[in-house]
Amino acid sequence: MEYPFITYKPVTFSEQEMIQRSKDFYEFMDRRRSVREFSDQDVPEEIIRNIIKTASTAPSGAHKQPWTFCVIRNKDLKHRLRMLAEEEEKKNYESRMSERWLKDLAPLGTDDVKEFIDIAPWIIVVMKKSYDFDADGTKTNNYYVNESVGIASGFLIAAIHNAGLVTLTHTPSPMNFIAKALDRSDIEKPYLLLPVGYPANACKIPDLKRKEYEEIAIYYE
Ligand code: IYR
Repeated sequence: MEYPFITYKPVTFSEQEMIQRSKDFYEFMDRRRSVREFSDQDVPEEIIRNIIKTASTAPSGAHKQPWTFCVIRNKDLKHRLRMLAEEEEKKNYESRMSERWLKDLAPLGTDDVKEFIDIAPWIIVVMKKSYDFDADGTKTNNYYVNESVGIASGFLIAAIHNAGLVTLTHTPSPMNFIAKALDRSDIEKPYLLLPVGYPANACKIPDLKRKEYEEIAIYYE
């Protein structure tokens, strides 16, 4: 069987432009921070659509795009999710997380109160699909699902920042309550919960430093 191929249209710049663009992009991305205090100011749905479409341009195993983005703006549903997330997180912070883990989280100022789920105008729940069904109901395989959904989530977070909005990679655990609350089938497993919106006025963030280049890159020449 012959599969169609088309000619790739490269995105081209001069070397000078490439240096400038890579620097500008790094500096822009370096301004991204996880934010825990949100404003309730509304965000147009079109922006949410565009950032999710951006996420879905991510590479994936065998191009299966093994993800679903659940988009929530209903206040009652957001509140239900918050209550369920807090119930699980309370158990985590009170007994399921080790002393060492709690110590590692201390500088971030996280706790089991997840007010941002109520306040942020949009919640995106990223779901991963370990397998799927094709049009005639036959089970199909997905590949490298964690890698694929992780990359798509990175694209999503970058797109949120690019739009001038903020998010937080909330990882309620265990997350099965989300799939139940959102009425999703067994093939979808919650991966991340991302509140999306504007930061609250004068919102505070921890004074974190990023690792030096020498700590993160090793050259083999
Ligand atoms: N899932 C919890 C705890 C938590 C874990 C890590 I690792 C963080 O970087 C931040 C929080 C929560 O979302 O609060």
